[in-house]
Amino acid sequence: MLIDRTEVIVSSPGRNFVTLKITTDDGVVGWGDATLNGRELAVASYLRDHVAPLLPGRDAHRIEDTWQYLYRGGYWRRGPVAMAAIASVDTALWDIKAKVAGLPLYQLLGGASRERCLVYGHASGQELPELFDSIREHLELGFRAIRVQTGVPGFASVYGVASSAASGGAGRYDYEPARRSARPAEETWDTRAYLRHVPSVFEAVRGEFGPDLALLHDAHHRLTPIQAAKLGRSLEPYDLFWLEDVTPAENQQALRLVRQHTTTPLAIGEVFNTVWDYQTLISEQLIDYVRSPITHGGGITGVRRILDYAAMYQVKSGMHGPTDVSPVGLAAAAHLGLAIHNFGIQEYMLHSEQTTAVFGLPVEFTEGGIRPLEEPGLGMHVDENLAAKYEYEPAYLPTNRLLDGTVHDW
Ligand code: CS2
Ligand code: MG
Repeated sequence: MLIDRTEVIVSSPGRNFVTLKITTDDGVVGWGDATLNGRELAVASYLRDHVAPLLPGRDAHRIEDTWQYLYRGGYWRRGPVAMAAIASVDTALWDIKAKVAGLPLYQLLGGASRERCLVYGHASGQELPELFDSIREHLELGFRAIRVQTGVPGFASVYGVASSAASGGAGRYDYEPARRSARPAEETWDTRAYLRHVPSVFEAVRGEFGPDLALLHDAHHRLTPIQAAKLGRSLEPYDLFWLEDVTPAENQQALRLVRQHTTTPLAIGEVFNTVWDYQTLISEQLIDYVRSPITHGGGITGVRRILDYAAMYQVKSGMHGPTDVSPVGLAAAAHLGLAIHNFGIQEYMLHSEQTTAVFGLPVEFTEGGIRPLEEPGLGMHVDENLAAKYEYEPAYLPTNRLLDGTVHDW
C-alpha cells in the first residue's frame, strides 16, 4: 500500500489549525495534526515544500522508517517546526495502518491499559468569585481535575485567565490563548506580585472545594530556579497534582535546585519535541510528568519513545491539550494514553463549536476521563468543505514585559 497524495489544510474554525491528510493508492485516508500556535504557516510550508514531495510512492506501512527518514534524513534535527511536521505524517500513517487493520488505533499500541484517560480542564477568574464559578462549571461538566489560574492584583490581564472572564463576561474562551491580530499583544508581568498572590488563591480554593479535588497550576516558564523552589514550597500545604513549567526548562540543571527544595510534583515539556530534550530531566528524576503532545513531539512514534524512557524513572504522561492541539491531536493522545502503562493525566480544554463542527468530537468524556471512539483508526470525521470556509487569520500568543519594559520569558 503506497502513499498516493498529501494535502496540507490550513483553516481557522474558531482558531487556526494545520491538518495533514494522506491518501493511499487504494484510497485509505489518514489524518495528522501539525498545528503550531502562532507559527502555523511555517509548518505548512515545511510540509508542503519539503515533506509532501518525498511521500508519494513510499510504503504507507513503514511508519518507523518514514519517521527516521524525515528526522535523520533531513539533517536539521529537532525543533518545533520540523517535529510538528513529522508528527502529522506519523499520526496519519498510524491512522491508516489501524484503518487497514480494522481496529481502533489503541489496539495496535498494545490495547487498553485502563477504562479511560483522566483529564483536567482549565478554570480561571480574574478574582476569586469568578474563579469559583469557573471551577463549579467544570465540576458540573464532569471534570475531576482542574487547572487553576487567576489574575494578579494590580495587573489588567494575566496569561491563562480567560479574556472573557477578565472583562467580566461569563463566556468561554474559544480563542484564548492566541488572539487574532497582526502582532502579539503585550502584557505586563511582575514575578514578586505573582508569588505573593498564588498561595492565597490555592488556600481559598482548598477552603471552598475541600481536599479531594485534583488541582493543577501553570507558571508558564516565568520563574528563576530559586523563585520556582519558593513557589513549590509555598504550595505544598495545598497538595497540588502538579505545578507546571516553573522555569524555562532548556536549562535542565536548574530543576535540581527546585527539586531539592520542594515535594510539589512538577510537569514540564509542552515546548519540548524529542526524547533528547528530556535527557537530564528524566534520568535524574527532576520532573514527575512529561508534557509533550503528539502534535509537537514527533507523533505517536516520537512521544511513545519519550514515554517509554520516562517509564524507567516512574515519570508519567501529562500531554499538552489546549485548544491549539486540534481534535486530531486530541484523538491521537487519547489512543496513546489509553494504551501506555505510565499514563498520568491528559489536558482537555474543550474545543469551540466551530472547531467541533469541522473535526467532529473524536473522544467520549465520562467520569472525568476521555476514551477514543471504537472505530477503525483515530476515529476522525473531518468536514473538509466546512474547513475551507474558515480562512487562516494571523493570531499570536501575548508577549510579556516587566514593569521597567524588559522583555520577560515568554
Ligand atoms: C498552556 C497553553 O495549556 C497549557 O498548559 O501552557 O496555554 C500554551 O501556552 C499554549 O497552548 C501554547 O500554544
Ligand atoms: Mg502549559
